[in-house]
Amino acid sequence: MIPTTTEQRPLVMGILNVTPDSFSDGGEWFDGDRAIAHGRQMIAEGADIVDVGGESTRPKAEPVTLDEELRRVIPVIEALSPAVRVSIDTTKDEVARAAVEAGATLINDVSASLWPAAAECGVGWVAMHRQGTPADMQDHPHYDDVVAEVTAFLRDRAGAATGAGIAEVWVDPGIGFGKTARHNLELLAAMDNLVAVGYPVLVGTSRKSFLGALAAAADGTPADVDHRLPGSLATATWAMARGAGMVRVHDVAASIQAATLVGPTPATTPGPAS
Ligand code: HH2
Repeated sequence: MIPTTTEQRPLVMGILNVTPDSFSDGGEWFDGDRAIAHGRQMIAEGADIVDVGGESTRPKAEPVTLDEELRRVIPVIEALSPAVRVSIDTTKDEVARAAVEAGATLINDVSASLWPAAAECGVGWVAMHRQGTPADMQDHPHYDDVVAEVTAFLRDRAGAATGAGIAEVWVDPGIGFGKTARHNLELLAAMDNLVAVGYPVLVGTSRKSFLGALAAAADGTPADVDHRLPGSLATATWAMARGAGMVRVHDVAASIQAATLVGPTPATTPGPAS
């Protein structure tokens, strides 16, 4: 299931939030059966990976207990993993390991700290950059040089993971995680720098609030989450065309079209470039 070809389009990771409070689809897939049905729908639309998460990372989100997070994600992973590659979106070591037991083969780690679990379980790992935590990350994001700081961080973490023996390591600039709209745009503009880190790049812009701000009405009212598909597709397409190997999206069918348009890319091969 690990992507190894150099002749395929960028990958599309479909988002499955089994949460009551995610920023764009909170509550929609909170019920386990509904979550599984939505996962199957994304598989039918062509998702390469389904990313299952049981704790929202939006600014000011309430933390979830270990038991509750397990209760949300494990049955969904067990149901979907025979049919599609599943990643687990968590910051908890225990959840990551239980998810792998249940069938997940990629740990999507917005805390960029769970590489020991990935190494011990023999699965892939996504290292995402963030500044702060959901409690405070959008209060005062600050960088002297956002591109240099994010790329240095990802190079360091990915190197540690490779050193620990993980064969499949992805890096992700963490759009919206402790970043202003300007920081997000600077990171997207500098996709070449991220690709040059030497690991396949995952980018998640889907429906994020900077897209709402950019598409604001004349009176300054941001576009709401249901009206951010154009910006989501434009930024995903930009990232893929500049070498991102995977995009994390809510709207799978539309994103598959965009990925197909971009076409074959050398950037979906896991591990450091030789
Ligand atoms: N964004 C979110 C969650 N997980 N993982 C990676 N690797 N990259 C991202 O950009 C990323 C992520 C936030 O989006 P969403 O899951 O839709 O919302 P919430 O965290 O509120 O559930």
